[in-house]
Amino acid sequence: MPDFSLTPEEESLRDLARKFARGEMAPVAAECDRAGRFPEEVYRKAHGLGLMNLNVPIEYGGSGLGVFAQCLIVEELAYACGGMTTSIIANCLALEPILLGGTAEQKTRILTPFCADYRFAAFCLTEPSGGSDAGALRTVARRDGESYVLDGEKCFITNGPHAELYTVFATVDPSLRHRGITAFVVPRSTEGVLPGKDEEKMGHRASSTGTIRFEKVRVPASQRLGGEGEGFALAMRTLDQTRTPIGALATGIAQAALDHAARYATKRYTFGKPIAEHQAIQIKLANMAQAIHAARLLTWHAAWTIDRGARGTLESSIAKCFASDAALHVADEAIQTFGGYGYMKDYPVEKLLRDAKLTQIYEGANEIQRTVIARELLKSYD
Ligand code: COS
Repeated sequence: MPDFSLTPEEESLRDLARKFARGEMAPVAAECDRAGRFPEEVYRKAHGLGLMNLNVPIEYGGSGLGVFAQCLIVEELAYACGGMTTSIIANCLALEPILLGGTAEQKTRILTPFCADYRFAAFCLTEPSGGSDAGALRTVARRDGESYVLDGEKCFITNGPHAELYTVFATVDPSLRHRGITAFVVPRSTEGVLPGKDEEKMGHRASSTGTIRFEKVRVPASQRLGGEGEGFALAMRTLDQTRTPIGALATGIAQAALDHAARYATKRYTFGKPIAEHQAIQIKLANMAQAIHAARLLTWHAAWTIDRGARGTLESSIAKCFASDAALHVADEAIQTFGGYGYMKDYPVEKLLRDAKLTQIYEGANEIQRTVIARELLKSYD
């Protein structure tokens, strides 16, 4: 059985993240949300504290943390702002294919200079013609001598407009479906890489999301991760690692919603007493607390499973799916606790609902998580 008592190192990581989240992120969260501002000053400080390349081993300039430690940090950051957290941890998603599929030479050559400075990388899998059916992507990689030529378009790319490095999934032969998909590392400076504008989003407005076009982009074969056709499994293995921290991100949003609602409930009077003394509100708070507790434990369990070396496909999908559904429900109940004030932008809870919504969609929509969960489950009934 897992033991979730934190080591002194884990406690100090959590404290560092909490201090940063409450001291640097929270004060600008509402303003960035309103303006759709990408707060570079916050991200630069996050990089300085080692919060941006959490999964990259120390030898390549990252923080060298396992998934459990990442989750402790991510929950704290998301408590202050889900959108900023998405941008801070997006390097982990973008760099994971290099960690999993790169050679030692590629890791040293690509990761070490990248992590040394404040920089963004972006994971380019999703395309306009369909994100959930990743095996059907249409970006083509045509072999030409010692290079490949990439052509296609990616969309909904976190930090895409700000990134200096892209991990790109393209097919060497669309008729092979997922067996043609191949992964490449492409610097933004390469001719033909055309990042689009920031999208206007409902939530996560301090984060940046955009389209990237690849027009006749010549990429040396030395930038290919693994062999031709190995890209799909690489993308799936990457998502196995990164979906669990999304569970933590959702848990952080949910905890913030509960804390706002509970505090408000002790101050707001109706019928001569604080609404916290009405059973209708107590039931809400109790259900919210249960959902958060379960989301956190599922997330920690998935992280523990992966850190022990298991693939964790089932556990990470369960954690991501449950925690994101819980976050949306908890944020909704927090608004209901606030009543009309909860619907107003002057109060913090409507942002939490908008931010929670994305956690059900990105890194694999929850419908896909349920597909993955059912497939994994049914293996034991074969
Ligand atoms: N790890 C390693 N390999 C995996 C894997 C995993 N977690 N999941 C699947 N694979 C392998 C399978 O073993 C299979 O291998 P073979 O070619 O040897 O048979 C191959 O990949 C294809 O798997 P599968 O048949 O399950 O593929 P599907 O096309 O049915 O799609 C889903 C699988 C739906 C799970 C996939 O398309 C998916 O995850 N989609 C969502 C993508 C996503 O999360 N996008 C968000 C982007 S980041 S914001």
